[in-house]
Amino acid sequence: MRYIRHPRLRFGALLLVLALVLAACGGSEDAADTTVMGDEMDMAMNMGDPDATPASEVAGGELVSGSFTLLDTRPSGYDDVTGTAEMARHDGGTTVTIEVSGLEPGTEYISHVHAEPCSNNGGPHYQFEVGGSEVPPNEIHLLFTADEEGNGYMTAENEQTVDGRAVAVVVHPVDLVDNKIACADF
Ligand SMILES: [Cu+2]
Repeated sequence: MRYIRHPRLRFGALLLVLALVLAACGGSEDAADTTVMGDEMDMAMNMGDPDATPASEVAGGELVSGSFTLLDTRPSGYDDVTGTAEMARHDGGTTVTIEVSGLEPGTEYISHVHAEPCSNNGGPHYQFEVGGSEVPPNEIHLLFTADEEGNGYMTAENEQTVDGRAVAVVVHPVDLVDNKIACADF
């Protein structure tokens, strides 16, 4: 599966994305307001890198994987979404890689590691420090744009190793972030 490289987001767009994500996922309303510029740069770098070593190729990684299944909350037009999520726990932390097809070409999506199974629509986001920051690196987010064939691909790295509460990955459209499209259980 091929992918297109995501263009660098400008900060304004990034803040909009974060605001939408926070609003949709139960984030506190003032979280984005308290962000300072340095954190914005860190968050941009932590939203994923398509050129990072994928989870399945991390040396010494303990790999778990799952297939995406459709959620009833998906918007219309997403009945053919399929794909896989892989997550490696390793000495350097955690690596998560997703491959998704059946998306809308040229459209932005965001995925998060979630803390409840797909039978509960993934529940809340997985957080290293529960109740802490709602953006990376305290959570694992993957921001990507589907290519001209509707395929998406992204890898996110985190320096901490997730515990057993990291059980699922959910894909959301960035512009309809409440409408969870698909979920993969690990
Ligand atoms: Cu999510």
